[in-house]
Amino acid sequence: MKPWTTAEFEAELRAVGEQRYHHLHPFNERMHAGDLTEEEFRGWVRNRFYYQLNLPIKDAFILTKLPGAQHRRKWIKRITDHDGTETTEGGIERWVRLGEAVGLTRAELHDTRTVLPGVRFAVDAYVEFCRDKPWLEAVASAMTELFAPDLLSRRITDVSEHYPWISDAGLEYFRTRLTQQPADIEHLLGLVLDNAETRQQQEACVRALEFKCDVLWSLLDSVQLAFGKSS
Ligand code: PQQ
Repeated sequence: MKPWTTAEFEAELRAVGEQRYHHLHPFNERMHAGDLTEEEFRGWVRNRFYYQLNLPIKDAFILTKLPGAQHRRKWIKRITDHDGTETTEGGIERWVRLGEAVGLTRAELHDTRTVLPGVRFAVDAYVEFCRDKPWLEAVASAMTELFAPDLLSRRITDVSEHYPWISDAGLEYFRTRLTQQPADIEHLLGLVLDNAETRQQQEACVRALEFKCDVLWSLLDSVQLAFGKSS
């Protein structure tokens, strides 16, 4: 089969986000509408922390497979963005501050024995995917980030408006991601669009992105089921 043109390939990838990114999940819709109880919000923050903890780990697996120093030099920033450095705070620490802003302690967040089983399965599946698949598919699975900025901007506005009990400092994680994401998105798009040459590779990237949307969707399904007031 003939490969898609770059524009067609990008359109296929973007269509996945439009159809199944977690901005469409009922739990997210309820968050934006101001419908979540404090317990539900805390349940989301606490369980999503397991995803945050695993982002640098899956990115480290991908790092080992990238073809060449130039790509590795850029990719390594994704790890320090979350883990921080000796002198800069990382995303994991900022998520702890979000946790504290919703009434969780650092110890509770780091106690991963209490993570919901469905969240653990979903996040562990994402890490295993990135460990086991060819680098191109593993990188493509991170392309949900293409769809994140709109959601993050709305989240900052809507959470500030509807959940005044959450201090503004708690939202710093999302503000920082908004500044980091444009460079990440450009890097991801460059890697995937330039290196998927055959139609088979292109389709494998689309499937990787669908898989990742399912990871994010399952995470919210589990949180909704465990904490949702309507469950
Ligand atoms: N996704 C990745 C990834 O798969 O490598 C890294 C991130 C996401 C982040 O650092 C995020 O903050 C993030 N945030 C959201 C969100 O809050 O809705 C979604 C995603 C995503 O789409 O996977 C990421």
